[in-house]
Amino acid sequence: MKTLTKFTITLALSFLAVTGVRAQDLIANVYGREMQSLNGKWDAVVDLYDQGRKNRIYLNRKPEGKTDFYEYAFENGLRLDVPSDWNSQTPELKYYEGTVWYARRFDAPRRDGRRLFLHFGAVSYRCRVYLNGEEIGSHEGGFTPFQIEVTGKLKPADNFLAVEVNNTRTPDAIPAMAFDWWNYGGITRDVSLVSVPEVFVEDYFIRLDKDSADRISADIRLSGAPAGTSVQVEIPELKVRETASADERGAAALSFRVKNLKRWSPGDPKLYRVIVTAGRDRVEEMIGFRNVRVEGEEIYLNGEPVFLKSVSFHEEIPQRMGRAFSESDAVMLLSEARALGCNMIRLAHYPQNEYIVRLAEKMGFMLWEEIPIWQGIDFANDATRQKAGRMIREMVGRDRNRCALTFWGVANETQPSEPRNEFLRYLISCCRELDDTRLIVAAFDLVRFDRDRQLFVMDDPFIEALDVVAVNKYMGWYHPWPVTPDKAVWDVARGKPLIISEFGGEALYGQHGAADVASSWSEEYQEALYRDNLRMFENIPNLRGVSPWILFDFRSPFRFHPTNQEGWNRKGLVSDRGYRKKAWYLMKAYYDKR
Ligand code: GCB
Repeated sequence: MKTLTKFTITLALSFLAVTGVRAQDLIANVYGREMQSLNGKWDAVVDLYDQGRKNRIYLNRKPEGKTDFYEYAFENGLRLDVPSDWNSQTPELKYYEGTVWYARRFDAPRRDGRRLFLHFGAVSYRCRVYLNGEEIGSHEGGFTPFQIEVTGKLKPADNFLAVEVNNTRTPDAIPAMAFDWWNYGGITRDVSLVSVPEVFVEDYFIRLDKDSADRISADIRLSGAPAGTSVQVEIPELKVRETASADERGAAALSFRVKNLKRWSPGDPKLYRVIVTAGRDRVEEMIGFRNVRVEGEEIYLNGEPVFLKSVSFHEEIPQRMGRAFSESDAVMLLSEARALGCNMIRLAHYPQNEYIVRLAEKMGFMLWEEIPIWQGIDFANDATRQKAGRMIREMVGRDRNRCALTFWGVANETQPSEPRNEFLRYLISCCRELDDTRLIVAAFDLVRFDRDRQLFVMDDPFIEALDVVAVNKYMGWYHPWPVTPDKAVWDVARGKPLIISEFGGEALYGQHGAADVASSWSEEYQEALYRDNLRMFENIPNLRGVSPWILFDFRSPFRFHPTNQEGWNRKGLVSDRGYRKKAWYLMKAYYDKR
C-alpha cells in the first residue's frame, strides 16, 4: 500500500513536472523584453530508434574510468542551425520523421532580483527540454510558443541545454497523419533566455472596445505582485496615463476614453507606442486600435464595409526549400502579397512566426490565423481536444494584442458529426474566453451543386456558430463545372458574410499549353480557371472576400507527379523559384479593380 502511494505520488509529481511547462502562462511580448538569444549552431544527435532518453544522453556524460564508455557525444558531430527545420539542412534529413536531440551550452551571469524564462518560439512537433541534466518541461504542437521558468536553475557559466525533438505523425496529433505540406521537424523558431524583474507584467490585452471608436480597455496580469501593486498604462501620443491596482491574483483592469484616435486600417496602419509599467518592470510595444464587426452579410472595419483581398502562404521559403523563420523571410513573403494588391493574409494552416505577424500588421494586412485542424483530426478523442484547446489559447495569447488579427480560424475542411461540433464549439469558447473582439471563422469544403435548384448549396448547421463562413472550392480543378461560370449561382450561408478561402489549380511555371485541359498543367489553364472563378464570384451575393490558393508553390509529399510536381503543390501564383505565373496578373488586375 505504502509503495503504491509512493508510486502514485512519484507518478503525479513526474506528470506535474512534465506538464508544468504547459501550465506556464505565456509572457506577452517576449520580443519587447530583455533577452539573450540562444539561436545559432547547436550540436545534434539523430536518434532514429529513440534510445537517447533511455540512455540519458541529456546528461552528456564523459568517461572517467578505464572501462567507462558512453556511446554518444554531442560534440564534434552534426551541427544544426537554430532556428530552422532539420530537413533542409542536410540531404539525409530531408524526409526524416523521428527524434533529433539538440544541445548547446550557454553562460548566464548571475543577477539578483531577476526571474529567468526559456522561451521557444516553436518546436516542431513535440519536445522535452533538459537543463543541466534535469528534465524541466515538455511541449506538444509545432506552431505555438512556450516558456519554462528557470530561475534558480542556472549556473553563471556553461549551462547545458538539451532538447529532444520529435516530429513523428500520430493519429491523435494536430495535424494528424496526413496533411498537404512538408512535415518539417526541428527547433524552427527563435530560442531565448528572457529576463524580468521579480514582480513583472506577465500578460496584457490592450484593445479598442468592440463597438466603440474611442474606448480602450486594458486587462493586465502581474506575476509575483502583492495585492495593491500599482499598474500604469501610457500611450504618449494620445496623452494617456492611466493607473490601477492589481488584485490578489495580480489582475488589473482599466478602461478609458481617448481623444483623436486614428484607427488602424490597411490603408493607414497606424500603431501607437504603448508602455505598461508595474514595480520595476516596464514593457512597451507598438499597438494599433480598430473595430471589426459583422452585421448581416457585411463585415465592417472601423464602421466601413470591407472586401477582403486575401492570399495564403505556408511558412516556407520555396527557394530555400525550408521553413521561414526570420524577419527577412517575412519581408520576402509579405512583399509578394503586397505586390498582388492584397489587404489580408490567411496564414495557412497554422500560426506562423511572430516576424510575419508583426510585419504584416505594420504593412497593413488584416490577418486570419488558425490552428492546424486540417481534415483527419480525431474529434472523438478527448486528449486531442484538450491539445487543440491549449494550442488555440497559445495562438490567441500570443497575438491578441495585434490589431491586424481579424479572424481566428477554428477548422479547415471538416465533416459534420456531433464529436466534431462539440470539439469546435470548445475551440470557439477557448478563443472567446481570451478575446471577444475577433471574428470566428472556419473553412468548409462541402459546397455542392443542387441540380434541381440549379444552385450551389451547403448543408452544415455548424455555420450558425460562426461569425463568418468560409468555403474552399476548386471549380475547374477538383470539380468540373456543372454549368458555365456565369450561371454558377450560390445560395450558401445567406445572412452571413461568405469568404472563398481557397480556389485555384496547378500550373508548372514556364509550361505552356491548352487553356481548356487541366492535365496540361499549363499556365494558360490555370489562368483560364482563375478567369472562370472570378466570373462565378459575381454570382455569390454574400461574398465579402476571396483568398486564392496559394501565393507560392509549396513542398508537399501529397504531390507525386514526376514531371509536373516533383513533390511540390503547384497551385502557386508564383513558382518555387519566385517567378510569377500568368494567373498572378489576372488576380492582380482583379484586386486593383476592387
Ligand atoms: C485544400 C486544403 C489545402 C490544400 C489544397 C490543395 O482544400 O485546404 O491545404 O493544399 O486543398 O491544393 O489541394
